[in-house]
Amino acid sequence: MSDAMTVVEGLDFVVSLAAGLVHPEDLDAARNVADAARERAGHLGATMVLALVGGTGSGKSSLLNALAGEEVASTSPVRPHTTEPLAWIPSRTEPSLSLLLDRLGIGRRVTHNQFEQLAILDMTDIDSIAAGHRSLVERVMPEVDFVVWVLDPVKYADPVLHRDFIVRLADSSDRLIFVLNKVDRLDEANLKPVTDHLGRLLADDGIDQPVIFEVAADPPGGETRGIEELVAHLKARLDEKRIHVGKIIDDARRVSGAVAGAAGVTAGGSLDFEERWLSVREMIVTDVDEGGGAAAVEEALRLIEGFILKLSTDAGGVFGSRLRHSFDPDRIETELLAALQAAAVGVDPDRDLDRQLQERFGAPLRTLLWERASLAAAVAGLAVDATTVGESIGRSPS
Ligand SMILES: Nc1nc2c(ncn2[C@@H]2O[C@H](COP(=O)(O)OP(=O)(O)O)[C@@H](O)[C@H]2O)c(=O)[nH]1
Ligand SMILES: [Mg+2]
Repeated sequence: MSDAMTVVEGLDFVVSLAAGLVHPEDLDAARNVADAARERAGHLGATMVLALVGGTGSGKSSLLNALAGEEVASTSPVRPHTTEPLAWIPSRTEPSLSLLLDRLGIGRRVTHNQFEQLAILDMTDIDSIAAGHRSLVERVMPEVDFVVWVLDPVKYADPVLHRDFIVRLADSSDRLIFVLNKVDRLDEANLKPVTDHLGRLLADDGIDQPVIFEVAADPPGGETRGIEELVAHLKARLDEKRIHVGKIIDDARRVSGAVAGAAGVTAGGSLDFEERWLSVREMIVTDVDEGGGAAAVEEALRLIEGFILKLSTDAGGVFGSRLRHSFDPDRIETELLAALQAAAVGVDPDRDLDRQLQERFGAPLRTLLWERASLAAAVAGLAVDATTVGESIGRSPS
């Protein structure tokens, strides 16, 4: 199973194989796409990951239950109700999501089939005085797509919450969602003033245009409020994410194709190397056996030069010119004369002319071809992954 991370890793691999085979600028373009994808804050995968954070008893677990429409996380009126974090994740879990949960140390995982690409992490309660909790939020922030702050009408203005937590996340303000929970505890007349006040506090914290939802996740009587609005918002953000991940995948495919083109690995697979090389060797050996002399040497030079030229033309691109440069006429002549001489001395009967030609030309050419084949395979693999991932996030293959 592939996900967007696999595609970016595939691109890294293509870049590493292409180093030395293409111009640095072509490589930089590919590297930039991979870097930009990796450095993007949030989860690099098709699943949208939310982390619910907030003080003990603010209603994080209740909110998860309300979004899920079933009892997922245990809630408690008794405080502090310390629980391990819990992840509510799609039953078809993408590999990079499992890795994310491993990294965050979240072992309790409940699977669902409701929102195909939504994962919600009910994090440990944030006790506003413990420094460890601050670092937890700061650690989670870059890894998830959205942090949902669950606040209640009593404690939303807590200066410690604003100063020690929210102000510090102002740079990521576009990935913060605020839920004012337990609005059933406010009179209708008080609701708007409280929400407005929260909005002003958040603006003072440096959050531009804070996204605030008025919610009752678990009111007495069971009539929840604001859940549908929150779900609609999450769906819209998931669509944005699909577009974004789709773009990463398209970019990866495009730059890896460009690298392959520049390296000259898009033309033909094997270039019929073995077949052609065998016939060149046979002709040379026959000529030399049938009298040799200067004419045979001239003919052998012509054959090898022609062979390498054809190989490099068929390969094309930077790869082709690399072949030509690494076997220029001087090197061909030097290696050929050395091969003829060693074979003529004939100390070791196994080291005949054919064997000499293999060692001096065949082996180094095969090494070059192997690099080319590896790059071609990596590019092809990336294209397959990109198509699979594109389909998994609901896009038609391009
Ligand atoms: N009145 C009211 N109580 C709520 C609401 N949401 C949660 N609670 C209650 O608040 C308490 C703490 O909720 P919980 O979800 O366990 O909070 P957590 O510690 O943030 O996970 C529980 O008794 C919930 O029933 C709400 O919208 N209205
Ligand atoms: Mg809880």
